[in-house]
Amino acid sequence: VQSSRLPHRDAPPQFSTPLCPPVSPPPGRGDRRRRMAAAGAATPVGAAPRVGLLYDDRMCAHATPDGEKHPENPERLRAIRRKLDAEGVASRCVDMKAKEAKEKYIASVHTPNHIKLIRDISSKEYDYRRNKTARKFNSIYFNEGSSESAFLAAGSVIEVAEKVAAGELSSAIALVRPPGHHAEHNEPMGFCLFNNVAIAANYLLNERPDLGINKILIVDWDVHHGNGTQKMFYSDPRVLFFSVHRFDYGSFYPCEGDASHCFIGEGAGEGYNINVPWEHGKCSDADYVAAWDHVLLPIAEAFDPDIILLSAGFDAAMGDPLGGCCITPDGYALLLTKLLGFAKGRIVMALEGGYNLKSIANSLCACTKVLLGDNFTYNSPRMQPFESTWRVIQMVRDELKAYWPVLSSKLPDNVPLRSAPSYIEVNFIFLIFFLVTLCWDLLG
Ligand code: X5A
Ligand code: ZN
Repeated sequence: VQSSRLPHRDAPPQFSTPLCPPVSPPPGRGDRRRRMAAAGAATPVGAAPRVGLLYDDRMCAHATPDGEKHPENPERLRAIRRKLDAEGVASRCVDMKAKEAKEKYIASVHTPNHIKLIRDISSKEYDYRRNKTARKFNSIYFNEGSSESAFLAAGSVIEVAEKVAAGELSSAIALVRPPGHHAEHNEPMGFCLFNNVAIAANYLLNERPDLGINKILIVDWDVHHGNGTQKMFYSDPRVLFFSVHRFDYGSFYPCEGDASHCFIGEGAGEGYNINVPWEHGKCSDADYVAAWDHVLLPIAEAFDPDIILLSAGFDAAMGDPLGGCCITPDGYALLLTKLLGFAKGRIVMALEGGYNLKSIANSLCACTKVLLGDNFTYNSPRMQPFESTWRVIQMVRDELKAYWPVLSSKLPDNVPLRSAPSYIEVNFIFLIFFLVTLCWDLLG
């Protein structure tokens, strides 16, 4: 707010935050194909990028046992697929089919007990037995199709990650469910059964040395903290985990303190775990772009990953019933564009959350177009991050600057900021309600 009187900079460079100059020049300079070709990417100059699109109906088998309404439902995948077909983008991608993950790959992040639990769910004879098991966990349901879907989701991310790492695809999108990033070593959690992205990361690092993937950047832009993924690589410097999520001082799901910015990794992995914890909802493109420009991108440039795995939840999208944030499809496209400057553009998107069918379909469509190399310009004259965003970003940078010296520079101080969302409208509604009830009582 301090500087909202300052004149707006006109004609901001295409890929930097309008009104929020990046600390270091964004890596997305120049034409993407030329940049990728210069970096020795699989896509030759002038050739269209080969984008893998994995969709498989079999992952719609996981559903609530009694047909009860649930935000994480099969329609999510179908809505995305319909949109990509209708927009003519699916046909421009390389069609991929799901494959079940081998247990030995899943075992790189989950205990034998956990794997057995998920494997045996389908063979249980009655729903009530499955329900009894599900109740032992936090936000989990099972039906007879859950086992197969879970093995397919994990195997699908492995499948596309391998193809991208090998250079057979430029990038890829795995439309998977159940999601994965909340799943812990020994327990399913938060609609997640296996940690799909973590399994794929370990597969590349441990099983495929021939592919030359030594450093992986995992970006988790799902509105919730990727608690499972964080734990799995907490002391591993080969995997840089970045999660931006609502934290709300610890009151936002999964409501654990380790989503805070103080959790930076341990041992050899110290400095390789990065949390950007929002203090409240209503975060928009501006807040996410600021986190990109002032935290994620400078670190990514220094880390120089061989591949990027994106835990791509779309529950921070505008209109999401759980997230309460408002990223637009163009906002997602911009965030993704900025990532394409790294790892020779080798990006694997794996679906996590996202519960407004229209929002996830539109957002994924915008992202697919970015990967396909369609020209795109972000048009938003006024991008104002919250004051809290600026404060959070500064805290994160202070916490991590010992490991990433690029974060020691001073943040620009001429950034117009907006104050935290006010809940005055909400209070007003309650006041009216109260008065009506009061009148009712008095008259009655
Ligand atoms: C993957 C994902 C959300 C769980 C919320 C539980 N999970 N209340 O978005
Ligand atoms: Zn989520």
